[in-house]
Amino acid sequence: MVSDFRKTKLLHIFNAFFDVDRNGYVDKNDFQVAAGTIATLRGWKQGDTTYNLLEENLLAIWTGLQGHADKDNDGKVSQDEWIQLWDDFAKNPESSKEWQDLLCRCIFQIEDSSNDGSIDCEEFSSVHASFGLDKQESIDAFKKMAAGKESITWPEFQELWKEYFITEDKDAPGNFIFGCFLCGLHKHSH
Ligand SMILES: [Ca+2]
Ligand SMILES: [Ca+2]
Ligand SMILES: [Ca+2]
Repeated sequence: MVSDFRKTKLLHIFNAFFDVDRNGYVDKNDFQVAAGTIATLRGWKQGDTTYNLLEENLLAIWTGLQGHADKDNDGKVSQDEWIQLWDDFAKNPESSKEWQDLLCRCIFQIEDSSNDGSIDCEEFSSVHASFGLDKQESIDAFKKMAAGKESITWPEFQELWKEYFITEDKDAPGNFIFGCFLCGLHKHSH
């Protein structure tokens, strides 16, 4: 059984970052739209090497995700399939699949726009804003995640990433790696 707390976190990333076209599923089109969103944020044009590399990586992630999570083979990943996938990951994060490691690294690289090996508050909140999340809420989330530090390094990011999927502790810094996961909930309930 996945606790309501962890389910809320998993559905937060499903809705905020993966089901980009909002059709209730994660599918290939979401990754193509996401590539466009990120490229626009960075000022990359279709045909640029950087754009092609990004698209290639995102489609490789989609292929891995689909092969791993799409149990009923309908070409899309439902919320239930998504929750099952990350619950399996949480049970044994050290044996994560290649595409999951690539996903983690891609998110880090997308957020580290200065390419200096760490993510600061501005980089973090800008990427989140391009996905339609509230910038100030992401700034607040960054502060909780970084716990007083200016930036998050790649080794720190990997630990926070795992913590997001595993922890039941509401105060754990890893809860905030995808922004303010409870904020959307508050908004919808009012
Ligand atoms: Ca979708
Ligand atoms: Ca499916
Ligand atoms: Ca940086």
